[in-house]
Amino acid sequence: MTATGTATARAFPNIALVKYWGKRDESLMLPAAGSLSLTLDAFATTTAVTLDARAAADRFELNGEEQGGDRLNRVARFLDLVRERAGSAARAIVRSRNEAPTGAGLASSASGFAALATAASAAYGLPSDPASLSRLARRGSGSAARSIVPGVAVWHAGDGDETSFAEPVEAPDMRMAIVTVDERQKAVSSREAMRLTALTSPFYGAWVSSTERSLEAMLEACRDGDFTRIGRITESHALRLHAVIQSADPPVRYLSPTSIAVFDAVVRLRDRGVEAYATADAGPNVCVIARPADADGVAAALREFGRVRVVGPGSGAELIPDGGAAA
Ligand code: 2P0
Repeated sequence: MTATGTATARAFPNIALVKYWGKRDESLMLPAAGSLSLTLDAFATTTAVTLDARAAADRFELNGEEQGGDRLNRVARFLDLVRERAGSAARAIVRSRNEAPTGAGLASSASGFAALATAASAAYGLPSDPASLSRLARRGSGSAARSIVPGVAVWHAGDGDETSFAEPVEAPDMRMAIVTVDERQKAVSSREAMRLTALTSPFYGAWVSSTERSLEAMLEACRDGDFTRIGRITESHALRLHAVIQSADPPVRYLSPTSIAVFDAVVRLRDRGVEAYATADAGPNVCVIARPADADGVAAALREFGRVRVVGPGSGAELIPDGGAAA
């Protein structure tokens, strides 16, 4: 690939239906088990990477504000990996715009590193096929591997760097109602909490082996176009995730009483014959999947708990040809 020196890319967050929680190799960012997600059509991150051969250090601007500390370091470390592969010493200016509240459990690191991997690969001249971009994005943030892919994506645990990437999965069309219970930054980062869970939870081994089984069952349900089975696996797997996180020492609890109330309301919807299934990530917000025809009714039933936005399957990470002005 020819280095373009400057490139802009856009990527969307994804919400996992079979969750990633724990690494078996922290430096290569290899997950303890595979996972499966829906890339959304909202809350995009748009990122421009511009090489500057004379600069002494990388710069990172997020939503118009110059970043330092951990955020800048994480971007600079990622660019070190890109530079090493590209045989380049050039530093870069990274300008990123996030349409979702950072740190609110809407996976901004997934869209962030998927957009950065895509833009940086073009700017520095690295391979731009989806599998290569997914492997690279994984090094920035595990879940970013899945945001390279449109719609439903499976991220293979793999047996090393080469085989651990995400690819598309055929699945029935669905919508997701995102209930924003609380927009504040989470108290414990996913990275910290998954490390703690792996080190201290007596249930961690069972979590990993049951996730492998949930993923097998989920792939089969997707192949069969069986929305009911997809939903049941999604909800029970999400509750297992929060159970294993709460079993860490010291315990971490992401769900708030309102989050639990949303899970209960989803059970009541099913009792009334509306097929909806809930999941939640490392934060109090709850995402509810439904068939397209049921989505608006589900959203209306959940508005008493917070702001609700209905989203659908979105595109994978893409370069934006004239995107210089977007970021
Ligand atoms: C997931 N989460 O599968 C799970 C469910 C949050 C809950 O992937 O350390 O930000 O950068 O690999 O990808 C969030 O973890 O963590 C996440 P790192 P990441 O979506």
